[in-house]
Amino acid sequence: MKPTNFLIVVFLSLLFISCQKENEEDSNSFNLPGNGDPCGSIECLNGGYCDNGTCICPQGFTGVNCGELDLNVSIRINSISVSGYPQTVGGNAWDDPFFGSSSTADPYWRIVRPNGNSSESTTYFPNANGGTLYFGPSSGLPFTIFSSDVDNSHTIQLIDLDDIDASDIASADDVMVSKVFVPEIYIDDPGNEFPSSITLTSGSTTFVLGLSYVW
Ligand SMILES: [Ca+2]
Ligand SMILES: [Ca+2]
Repeated sequence: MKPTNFLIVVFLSLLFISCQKENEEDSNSFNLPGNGDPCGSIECLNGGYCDNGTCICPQGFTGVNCGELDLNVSIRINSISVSGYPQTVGGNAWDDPFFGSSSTADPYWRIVRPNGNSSESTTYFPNANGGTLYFGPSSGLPFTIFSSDVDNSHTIQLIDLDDIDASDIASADDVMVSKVFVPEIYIDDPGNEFPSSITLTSGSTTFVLGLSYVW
């Protein structure tokens, strides 16, 4: 064998041994422990579950481990319950006292959006006597808080209607109670995320809003 040929044979032999070693290492790597379960080391929070290495999150939660609230949600106010509203204004009746028992307020709701647009109740309570007022679907609800507005200020008001019962016909409707609120503050309470109702207070008045969510 010529020296040149000998060197070529040695080179090819070394190359063969090297490739065989690589193949052995490759085949061994398929047997490393843990590779068979892509969810083995993954923890999904808030009721999420792991599917092939990815957390599948329940409604309301997002992020790699479902650890973040999904605030890209619109909120529906389905009911408004109002109690403790003022019976008088500055010591006087809401309507002209000449009308006796009809001089008490005739309340309805209004909600003002962050951009100033507002919606109002389609019904009112004539001559409310101080008892709890319940506004449901027949009053024009639900009112939808847009997902883009969830972290912005809204205003809910109780207003005295002044042109139906002829008790105070000359004046404009009066705001009885007004409460500014940022919806997001009430829906990210740890352990009570996205509650079915929230309570807002202003002075002696309490508003309870019945809610549902649309993601
Ligand atoms: Ca009245
Ligand atoms: Ca009135």
